[in-house]
Amino acid sequence: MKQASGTPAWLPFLPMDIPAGNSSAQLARSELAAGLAALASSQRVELEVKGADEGYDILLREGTLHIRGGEPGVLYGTYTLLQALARGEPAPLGNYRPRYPLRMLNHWDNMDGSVERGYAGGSLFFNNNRLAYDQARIHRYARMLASVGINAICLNNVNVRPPMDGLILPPQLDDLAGLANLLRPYGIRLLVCVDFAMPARHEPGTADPLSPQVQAWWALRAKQVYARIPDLAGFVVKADSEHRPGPHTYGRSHAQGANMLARALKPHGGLLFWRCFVYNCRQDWRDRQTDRPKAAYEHYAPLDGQFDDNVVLQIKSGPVDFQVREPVSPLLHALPQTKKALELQLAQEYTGQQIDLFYQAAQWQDIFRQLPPGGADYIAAVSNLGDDESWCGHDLALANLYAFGRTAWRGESLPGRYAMEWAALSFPEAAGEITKLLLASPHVYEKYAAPLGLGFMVNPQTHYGPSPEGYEYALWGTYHRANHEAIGIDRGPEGTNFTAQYPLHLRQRFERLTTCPDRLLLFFHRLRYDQRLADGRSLLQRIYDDHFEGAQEAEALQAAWLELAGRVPPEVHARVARRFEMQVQNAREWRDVINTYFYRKSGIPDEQGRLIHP
Ligand code: GCV
Repeated sequence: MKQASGTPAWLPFLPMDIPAGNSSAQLARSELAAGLAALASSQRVELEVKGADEGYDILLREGTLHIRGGEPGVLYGTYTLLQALARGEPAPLGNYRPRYPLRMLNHWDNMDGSVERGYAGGSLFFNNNRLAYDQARIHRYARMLASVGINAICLNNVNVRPPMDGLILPPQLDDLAGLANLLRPYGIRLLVCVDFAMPARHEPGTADPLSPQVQAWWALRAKQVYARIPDLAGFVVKADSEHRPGPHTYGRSHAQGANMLARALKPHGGLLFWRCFVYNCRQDWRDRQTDRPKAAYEHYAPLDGQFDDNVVLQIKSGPVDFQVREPVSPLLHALPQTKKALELQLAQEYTGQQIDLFYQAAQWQDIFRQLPPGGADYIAAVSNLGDDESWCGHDLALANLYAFGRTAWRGESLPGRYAMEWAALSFPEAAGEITKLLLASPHVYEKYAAPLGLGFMVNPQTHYGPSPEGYEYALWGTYHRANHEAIGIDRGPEGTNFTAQYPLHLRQRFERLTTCPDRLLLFFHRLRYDQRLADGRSLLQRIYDDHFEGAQEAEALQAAWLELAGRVPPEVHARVARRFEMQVQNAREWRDVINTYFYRKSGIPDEQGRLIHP
């Protein structure tokens, strides 16, 4: 199958075609030779390969640089060195070890070639209900991931429906093994999403996790898969979530369901990633007792200590669903005896869909600051990639993938540093300006799209563009309950008491109006429109101001981009310019719809008399 070849992303100094290598060490040697030649560097570099560690050291001995590490450590070291040289920096001497042993990208790709919440074209892997990919492009994809240390990918959508469940059965399994072989030299291991209900469609005729037939059936599946892919990292499961089947169908707990699958993987060293995105998606909007952010904690916190040691609970960063602004998920604080993976979403489902610019690292930094010491054991992110020429639909959205790799390796998000690194590699002649655009972008989007921690004011289904009551009377449990004088949900002790799920320091910070950060005010509190905020403005005036400013700032981002003509490749400039045109339109729409909505509800005009549509 012929796909677009993809841009060189942040590695323009490496040749597009990658010489084949059967091992990370071989690959490192050829990448090093090609990179040093392209950068016209006369630096002598030697690789010292020992073992299979991911860590590496970069040392200088008598004028020669040594990259010392295992496989794939030396490959990571090679990319680190080449990227530093490409930015004109001195050799990055030091010892490098990853914070998380598994740094995973979750693709939500369907086997028909579509991508759930995909904003960058079709799947890189699937077409016509089978694995079908452009090998050269997958090499470039793998190189890109390896260059920032991403070491695992889960290939298929968490919503597994037939025929996708057949991925772990022959003949698809052969194709899967072929892909695993291709990715292995890059240090990338595969995972697959499996359907909990699958044995019910095969001989066992049930998926009850306590049935010995079901257990034996999964054990056999695992054995067959591992016979072909011995280094498979494991399975990912979405169960009892948004109509996906799970152990609750059989009156069993999530621990019973997860442990059953984990035991099938255990003899092969596999991990079972069990997603915690479980809530009532058929809520009646009149029901004020059920509060969606409480759901994951209520389901999983009581099960702490009951999961096998190769079960990893995969938890979205916030308690709702990747909104522009959410507090950390309290579940990440509540499972001291359970392995946990923090799940982020690079796909910009609620943050502009790779049409609007939204650099995510600041959002992650906010989350990391609210994590308990030790945080999570693993890290994962929903992919923003597709077969589009620019990889992400928006050329600048690649900065999010880069920043995710760096964050996952270091265990901390440093927005300014990663943005500058990425921009200096990708667009060396406009790095400073592009860094500024990236860093400004989430604040601009947040201003015009999501007031003060309110979420879900988006068009239902598509999740792009404004619809203030799009989810207000829906089944998904996401309500702001705006009336003529107030908006928001009281989630403190007088309200739904969601805050009780947090450890004391966070709980107190969120419950007190004086300490709750503005950006989360309406997530935790129901406030009158005339409530005074810390800076003296009323809540409503703040909402108006943010929306007027946000739309104006979106125009400023666009203008700044247009200034860069001639300093980035012309086709990139044109593509991104088209995205900014759409973003400016979108920002205006948000400004006018949201401001009008609140004006019509409250009858309170903008203090500055700007145009609102009555
Ligand atoms: C893959 C949100 C998205 C769904 C997604 C789900 C999940 O609800 O809108 O498309 O399904 O999250 O994370 O499982």
